Amino acid sequence: MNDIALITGATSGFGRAAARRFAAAGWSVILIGRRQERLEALQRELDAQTDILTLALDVRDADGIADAIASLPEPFRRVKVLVNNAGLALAPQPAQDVDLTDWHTMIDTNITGLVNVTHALLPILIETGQGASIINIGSVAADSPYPGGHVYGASKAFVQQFSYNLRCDLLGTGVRVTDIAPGMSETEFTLVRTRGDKAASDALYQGTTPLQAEDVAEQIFHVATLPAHININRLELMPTRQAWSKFAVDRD
Ligand code: NDP
Ligand code: 8X3
Repeated sequence: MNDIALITGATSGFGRAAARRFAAAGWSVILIGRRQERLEALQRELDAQTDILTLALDVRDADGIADAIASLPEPFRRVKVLVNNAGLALAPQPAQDVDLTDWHTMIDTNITGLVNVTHALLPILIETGQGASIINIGSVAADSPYPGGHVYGASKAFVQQFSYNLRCDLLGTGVRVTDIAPGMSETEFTLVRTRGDKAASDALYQGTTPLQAEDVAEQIFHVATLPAHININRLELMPTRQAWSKFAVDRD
């Protein structure tokens, strides 16, 4: 029987690239995202390679997630790897100018959504045991504050600490937990963050060499296929052409 990976946010960016990477290696893949037509397109693309199950779901819908995972059809039941990737940033403006609903959307997706999927899948992953993994997609924003990072960065700090705390509780089950924290990566992320401002998104990536979705997918696959006795706790990666900056100072 094939190994099985469940990937959230599989309709774009890292999640879609990870789906392709696992499928190319012969894994069966369960794909979650809200955009049905994108899920169907990916299923058509990958069907010839491996077994694909698509679930058009919003990770914020705890009951929908729990029901879908409780009723996974038999060939897809024994999930080995959960890639908690669905997420987003909104409102790049300063905290004081942000609509509260945008903060709620980030918290509901990046924190509550990730927790919903993890909670629903934990019994299956523990049953799978040795070699199973939870791979949470965090961000360099978890521990590098920047203007406009407000709730987004804080939500990724949650992902990091939740990953570490999960490790403590899962000790002895064989289930590994990793927080993968990428830096600037060219996906639809900035298009979403700027609410469809293609010029702003293009400008961010222009003239430099950001990470590509495939770069991050390769790291996800690498972590997932390490020997069962190795747990990478956190894997942070950045483009070579990105680094931290000095502190900002307010002056008279
Ligand atoms: P994309 O916007 O390209 O992809 C985001 C994915 O998340 C989409 O498939 C989207 O699918 C899914 N998603 C968003 N909200 C929900 C929801 N409520 N329920 C289900 N799926 C949802 O961005 P990236 O690939 O870049 O982002 C993936 C992850 O990587 C995110 O967690 C992001 O925070 C993180 N990250 C991104 C970085 C970057 O620079 N790009 C750097 C570091 C981390 P759909 O809309 O169909 O539901
Ligand atoms: C996304 C990377 O630098 O925009 O997590 O916060 S960054």
